[in-house]
Amino acid sequence: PKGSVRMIDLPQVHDPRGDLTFVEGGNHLPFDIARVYYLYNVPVDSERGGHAHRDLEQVVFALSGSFRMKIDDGNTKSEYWLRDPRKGLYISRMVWREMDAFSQGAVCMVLASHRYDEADYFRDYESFLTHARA
Ligand code: T46
Repeated sequence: PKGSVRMIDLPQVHDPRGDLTFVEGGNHLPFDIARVYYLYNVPVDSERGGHAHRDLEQVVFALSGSFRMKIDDGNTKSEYWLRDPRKGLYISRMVWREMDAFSQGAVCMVLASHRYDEADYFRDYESFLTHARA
């Protein structure tokens, strides 16, 4: 399926000992994983994101708890509530994202297509819009 933002369902191995989910770069995701990072100890009133990326693709998971992702591709705005560790939000390049409404103890894991590069960020909304609509 195409689209700049969509949910990706990962396999779940259900077991009385506990559930197991796995993810393979290039198989369950449309890119190879170059970086993993996670957010934790997030205050419930925290707001994160507020940027877009020139080239980076990512998949965002709530491993524990929940939070909201507000998405804007320059034309259309949408929002997603992440709360299931099996379901990740795929975000392509050139998508503005904001995160808030973190539950107490929420853990957010992100799988990314590239290493960290500050030059890849649009941190200014107006310049993002100009490029997104060009
Ligand atoms: C995104 C959301 C979901 C690094 O040094 N390496 C890294 O891999 C990352 C992600 C960040 N940093 C540094 C850069 C900043 O000095 O950590 C600091 C906080 O980063 P930022 O303000 O970008 O964090 P968030 O939570 O607003 O955004 C991050 C990602 O940057 C972003 O791509 O989609 O998580």
